[in-house]
Amino acid sequence: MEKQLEDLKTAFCEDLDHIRKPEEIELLRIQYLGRKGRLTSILRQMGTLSAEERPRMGALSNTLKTFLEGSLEEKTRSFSTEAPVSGIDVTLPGRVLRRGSIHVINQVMAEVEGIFHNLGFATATGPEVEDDYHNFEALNLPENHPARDMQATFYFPEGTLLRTHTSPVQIRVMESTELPVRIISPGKVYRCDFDISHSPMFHQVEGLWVEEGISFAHLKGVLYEFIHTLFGPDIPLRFRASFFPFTEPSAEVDMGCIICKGKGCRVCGNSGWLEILGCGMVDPEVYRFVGIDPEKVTGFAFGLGIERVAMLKYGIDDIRLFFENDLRFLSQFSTKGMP
Ligand code: 2U9
Repeated sequence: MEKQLEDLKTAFCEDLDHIRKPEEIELLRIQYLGRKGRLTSILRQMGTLSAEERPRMGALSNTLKTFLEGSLEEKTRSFSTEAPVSGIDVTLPGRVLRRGSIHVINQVMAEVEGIFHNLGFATATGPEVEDDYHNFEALNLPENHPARDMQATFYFPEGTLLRTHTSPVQIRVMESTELPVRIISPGKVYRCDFDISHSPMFHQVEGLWVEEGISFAHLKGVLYEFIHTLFGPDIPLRFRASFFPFTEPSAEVDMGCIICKGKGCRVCGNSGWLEILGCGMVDPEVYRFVGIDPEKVTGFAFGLGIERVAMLKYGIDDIRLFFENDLRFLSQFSTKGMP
């Protein structure tokens, strides 16, 4: 009987090997384990065995039966589309993988860039590690100029520094290309400042249009178009005279408070106005540094902080929230599901 069991196992393994379709498995099971199957016929001979032989043969048959059943089960699984499982409950819901999204600052940046592209401005970029000449000197900020204090930055031992504005990009473009120039320069800038409304790294978009006949009226037209596209068509603007070393005349631009519609609230400090950007006509001194004749052309420039725009747009009162990477904050601006 032992020999019969061994032969049965060999025959079963061969038959199992030849199985090519799942429906053949059940046929094999019936052939070996069914009521009239080959193992069952051998087991029927148990009664003919002596009392000493019977327990050993019983154990051998049981082991063989377990082997046959296990092999058939494994074969069934090999046809299944599921990955092989062992100790894994495949009925449990899968782990949810959180998808990333475009950071709110990059979203606002892209929106601002898009508006200026539609107005005919091209994007120019440049290095974040700059030299003193392009960041200060050529922008009419000589060494020891008091306005440098407002832009205290991070210096490297070799005399380079982290740019305090994206204006050096415009200097480089004017140095290297023919007029007219109509560009925006978006990017990261750095200053030694850190509180509720200042961050040591923040984002700017600056603009520059230099061409024969450009006037302050062109500047106003472009800025009205920009603010009205970004915040709504009925927002009033006011231009307050100001000073920047690189523009003359210079102005700071306020827009009617989008929270209280100009009535006065906590956000606008009861004034009804929110400061949004700075601008002016490029100072003739700046043209001198880049070899442009200020008698032949004029131009305007403007600059704005993207974090400030995002804070006003979404009613955010602390700039540090943008950089803490708290998903509870960031996911409110999720672009998931957007094309
Ligand atoms: C060149 C000549 C002139 C860029 C300008 C401002 C006014 C301005 C601030 C806005 C908020 C900086 O991010 S902020 O803190 N910027 O007010 N920027 S005019 O003028 C230029 C730039 C390049 C060659």
